[in-house]
Amino acid sequence: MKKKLLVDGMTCGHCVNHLKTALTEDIEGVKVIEVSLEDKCAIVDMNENVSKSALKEVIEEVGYELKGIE
Ligand SMILES: [Cu+2]
Repeated sequence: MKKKLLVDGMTCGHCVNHLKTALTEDIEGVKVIEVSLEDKCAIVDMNENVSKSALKEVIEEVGYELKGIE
């Protein structure tokens, strides 16, 4: 299912790549479609069994904050 993760704390292209890599490699069942610095979000295609807390943990580990999921 396609979801929009609202992520705070990205400031440059490096952050975008950093987040993209973390979401792709550190959590199973998540495919990153796009990470937008301007919109402060990551569009992902993820399995139903990926929990919000798992996403939050991975995102916080690399230094950003998960503000919500749409
Ligand atoms: Cu940056």
